[in-house]
Amino acid sequence: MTRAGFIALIGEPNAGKSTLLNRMVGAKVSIVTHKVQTTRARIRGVAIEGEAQLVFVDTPGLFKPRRRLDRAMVAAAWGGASDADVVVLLVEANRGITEGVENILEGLGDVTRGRTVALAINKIDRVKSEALLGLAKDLNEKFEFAETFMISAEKGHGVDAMRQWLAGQLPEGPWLYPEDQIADLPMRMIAAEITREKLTLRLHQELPYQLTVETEQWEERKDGSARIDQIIYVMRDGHKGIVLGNKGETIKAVSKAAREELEEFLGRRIHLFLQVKVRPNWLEESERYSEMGLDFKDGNT
Ligand SMILES: Nc1nc2c(ncn2[C@@H]2O[C@H](COP(=O)(O)OP(=O)(O)OP(=O)(O)O)[C@@H](O)[C@H]2O)c(=O)[nH]1
Ligand SMILES: [Mg+2]
Repeated sequence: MTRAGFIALIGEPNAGKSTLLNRMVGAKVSIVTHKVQTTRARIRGVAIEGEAQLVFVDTPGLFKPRRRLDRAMVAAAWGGASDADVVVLLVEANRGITEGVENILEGLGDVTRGRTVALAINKIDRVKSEALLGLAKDLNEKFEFAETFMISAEKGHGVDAMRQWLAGQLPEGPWLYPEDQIADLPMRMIAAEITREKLTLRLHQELPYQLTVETEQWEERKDGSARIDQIIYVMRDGHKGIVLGNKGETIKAVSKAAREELEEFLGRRIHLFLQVKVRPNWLEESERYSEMGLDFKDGNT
């Protein structure tokens, strides 16, 4: 008897959703940074636990949206929660019940409508254990969670027990993906995400939120390597200069780091070519959204 189903990971930006997805899958499928709003679309990663296939759905953080992109991201996150068999709300142990968490709890009942919702208090490595029980109790008073887990997605504490429990919650049925598949995301998108991660880690302030990366071309070569051409869209001339860096050193470092990670992921040689283009209005272009895996119309006010 096999089981299979979707498990949506939701929470505030930076809660550790992508870290948890990668931990569950055992490979880096979704990009992670210390900055908020890293993940922009739904990303599926597949894990196996006994006879069950768990399809984890990483979602963008839930926050108060300002721009079209923000609204599309938040809609994608709630959409992930409403489509899933099981929803896991991640709350940061060290931040507790913030206004953002309160807002999520308010919307959660309507979206999940009686489906199983579990609570994962994450980053327990950052707090004293005495504080955790109080937080768990307070959260369970605000919402009827089916189960509460105390985890560290980064260090791996509590994650195996959670995976086992989740496996038992999924409906009986055939597996949804071949058993060796770990992600459901086109390779060209994974490649663009890896570059965006390296950019986000290197660039400061608002810049990571004002750029997007697209894989333009992917050419297989006879020697087994591949040539990948990507475009980094920025909004202003000044931003282009910052992305390139003094004598091109920033873009060179980004390109090197992204290429190395891609080579490891794909297990072969990659030639990565990055180009920066100024596109003042990219945040209002529907094609940019479909490339990201978002619905442009979700951004309408
Ligand atoms: N100390 C500690 N840090 C963690 C843990 N889990 C995640 N982090 C860190 O928290 C930061 C955010 O992690 P992400 O996985 O990108 O968070 P996210 O919820 O996907 O964030 P968005 O995509 O922006 O919504 C990163 O710096 C992680 O390394 C944990 O268990 N302990
Ligand atoms: Mg994320």
